Amino acid sequence: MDQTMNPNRPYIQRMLILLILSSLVRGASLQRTTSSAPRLVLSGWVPNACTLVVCGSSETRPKGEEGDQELESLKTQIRDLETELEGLKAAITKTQRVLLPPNGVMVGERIFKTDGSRGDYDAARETCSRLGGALAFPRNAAENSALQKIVTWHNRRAVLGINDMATEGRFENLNGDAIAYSNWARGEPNNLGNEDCVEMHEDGKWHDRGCTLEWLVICEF
Ligand SMILES: [Ca+2]
Ligand SMILES: [Ca+2]
Repeated sequence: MDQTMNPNRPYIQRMLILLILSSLVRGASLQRTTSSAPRLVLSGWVPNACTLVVCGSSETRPKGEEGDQELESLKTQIRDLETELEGLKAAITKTQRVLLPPNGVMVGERIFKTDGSRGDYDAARETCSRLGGALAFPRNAAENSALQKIVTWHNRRAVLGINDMATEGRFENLNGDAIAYSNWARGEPNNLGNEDCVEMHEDGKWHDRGCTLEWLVICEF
């Protein structure tokens, strides 16, 4: 995939690593045995990974005050990680605000972006596939709003990655799954003259249309 289409990926990867580290440290617990010698037990859990248990040996186990110092050190590390995480979040927000418009919008982990090209339904699918993405379609109101912004910025209606070619009236995504979210305009879909594709208007509303019109191509990554 063209790296310019997803400028935030290094930040996202780094954030995920930090989140895992943070959850590991948060999962740490200091347990003391009933004997006079305290024992430090660090445990954390990561999906699809082994449980991590670190136990102090009898010779090196920390004494009470020493264990408290280690716990304070862990808390400090957590605070440092959280500070760095907040910085990364701010950097992502800034990157999104500065670099994506007027061609792209990020919603959660998903990026909607146009390369400015135009085409009918088949051409749009091919373009997005070539770019390493898929023809975009909104799964909720936030994603619909993101696509609407791009349509408005480019002043050009866009074709969505859904259709009812297989079964009239059953709109499905490119995987063949029936859509769970829709934002039809009043009176749509009406299949007027056999309309099996969907275009988004500047108001964010959907209209079923013939599949050979020329639309703005918006892909999702
Ligand atoms: Ca139809
Ligand atoms: Ca229609």
